[in-house]
Amino acid sequence: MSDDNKENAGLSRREVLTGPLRGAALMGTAAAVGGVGAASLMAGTAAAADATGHAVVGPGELDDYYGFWSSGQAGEVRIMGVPSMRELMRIPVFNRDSATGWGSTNESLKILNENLTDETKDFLAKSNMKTYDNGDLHHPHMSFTDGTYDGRYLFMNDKANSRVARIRCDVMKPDKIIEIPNASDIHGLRPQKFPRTGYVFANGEHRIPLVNDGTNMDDVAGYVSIFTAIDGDTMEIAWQVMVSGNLDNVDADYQGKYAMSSCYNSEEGVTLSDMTEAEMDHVVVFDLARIEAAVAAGKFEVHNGVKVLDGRKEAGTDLTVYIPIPNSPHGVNSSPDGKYVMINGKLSPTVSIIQWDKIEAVFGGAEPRSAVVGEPELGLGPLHTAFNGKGEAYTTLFLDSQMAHWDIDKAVRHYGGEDVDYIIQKTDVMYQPGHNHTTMGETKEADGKWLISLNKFSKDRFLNVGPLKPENDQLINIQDGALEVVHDGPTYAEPHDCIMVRADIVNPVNVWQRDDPMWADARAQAEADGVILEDGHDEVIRDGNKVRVYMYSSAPVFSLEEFRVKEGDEVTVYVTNIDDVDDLTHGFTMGNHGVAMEIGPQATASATFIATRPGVHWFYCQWFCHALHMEMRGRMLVEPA
Ligand code: CUK
Ligand code: CUA
Repeated sequence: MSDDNKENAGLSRREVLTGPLRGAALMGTAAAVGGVGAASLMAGTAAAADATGHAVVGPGELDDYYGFWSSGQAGEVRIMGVPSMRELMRIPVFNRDSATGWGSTNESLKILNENLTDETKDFLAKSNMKTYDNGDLHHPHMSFTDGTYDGRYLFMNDKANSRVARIRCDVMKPDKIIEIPNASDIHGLRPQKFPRTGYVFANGEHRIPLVNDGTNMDDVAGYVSIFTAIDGDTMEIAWQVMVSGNLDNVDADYQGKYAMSSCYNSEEGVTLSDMTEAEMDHVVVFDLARIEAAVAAGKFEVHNGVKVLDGRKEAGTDLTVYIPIPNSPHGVNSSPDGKYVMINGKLSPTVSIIQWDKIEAVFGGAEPRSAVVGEPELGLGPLHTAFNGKGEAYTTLFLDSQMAHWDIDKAVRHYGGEDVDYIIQKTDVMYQPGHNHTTMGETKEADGKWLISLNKFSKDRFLNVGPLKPENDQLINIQDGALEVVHDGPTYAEPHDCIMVRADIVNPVNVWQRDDPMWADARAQAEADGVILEDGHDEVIRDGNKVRVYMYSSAPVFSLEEFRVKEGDEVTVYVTNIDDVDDLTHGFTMGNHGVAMEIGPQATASATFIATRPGVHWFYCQWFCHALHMEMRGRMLVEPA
């Protein structure tokens, strides 16, 4: 439609999109192509679009969807409002955060460190690191019950340091972060959709020796990729499967039988030219029941405390099948009707449509490609596919900088020999899209309202901010057959992936529960010290050269206006926020000690540091809480040794 637009108006695309004719031109073409006029866009929900096609959620109006955005190498999750594209909150996960103290409070350090391997703990200690400071968070996904989101948890990967994290959706904070042993660089991640989550599937992307202790580094052919199933309730590893090729993305079916991962580098090379040599790579399908039976029958080896099964191609076990797919497939996306899964070609211009119910025959010995029922040619660089729940799909074309909108049934019929055109329309996106997502589109409740294109480059779309440019997340209206970019959203590194969840499914609390497990250690220590955190009383306990300072906060004061310690003491400050009012977060910053923490209403938080600096040090509240917020402070007096 945009191309028509350009021709009709005799203007460049950029002039149309930014110039005074924008509104008229968009309305005209929308009406011509999809019958979507401004009136129908504006009607209905608060989340409509104005006459120029911008998605509108007015001041004070709430969005229809929660968006959970990854941030790639920034290591956090962001909560967006959709369709306003307002950033509502950031959730530090694998990164360290100055505002909340994530990565420096005792509570967050426990979550970050307690489920690391002994090797990693040893590495951190020898490197003088409190925890890993970075992460590479690509794929945030919500827990499912019966094929749709259930609002319990979000799960996400860390490619950089081979971890998987879980966020509690009641408080929107991580509660478990685990390292995945034996695997290297966790990339693709998806939860089981049916009957519930259940398993969380995680792809170890890079091939390494299974016992990676330096004894067998040159045996490149012996390297393996590891597929991991995590129990989403306990966050313990259920089992792992050795796989041939590099595991990339993964999705689960809607029947609870299979998971499927795309694999590039079926050549199993270690250089770029080795890895892209073959015309065909593959997807690997994991049969959950057969794997569980093999686990029960003891057909595994234990490595680093984890049961590892052999699902490599050459092993010929019945745990996996390999389906050949053209060159370096990337995104794996199950259709909401439960019938198909789309494998996006990346280096091939095609998307391979696999029919889930043809997989069982392949396990029974049928020709693996017999499960492929369509292979539409969509354009250059297909990476990810989203769905509107009405039999239509949207595929990002990285190299073409376009979104292709196509008809799944027609693509299947075309593959069967019928002369039908499956492409409905294409639109330009700016620029180089990676993932795309539709509202509820990864569930059986896909509603076909909005589509997001997560574009890797913004180039000239925004004021120049220097050599490092933002990315550009574009909102596309797909209602009533439209395919119309209505909003540019600049973002910092790097949304790979997102989900958009109907607002009624997500129900966070406003105030913490006093018995929350987040600060269980602080509560236990306080009890041992005869301090009841709930009481809101303060105390300074000396225990050798360890000093524990308990105080509470109630706007606009800390209960202790000063405390004294000695030079060299190890000081732990516990602050309990006894305010129970919505939106009344306090902070505790210890000046010149690198300590800052968020203390939500009714929460307790703690941080530990060594008092090496004799003198007066002010601590203060860094979350604006009251007209006398600036006065909310006190002194730490450090006596010289
Ligand atoms: S991957 Cu980033 S564009 Cu990590 Cu989901 Cu496809
Ligand atoms: Cu308490 Cu600001």
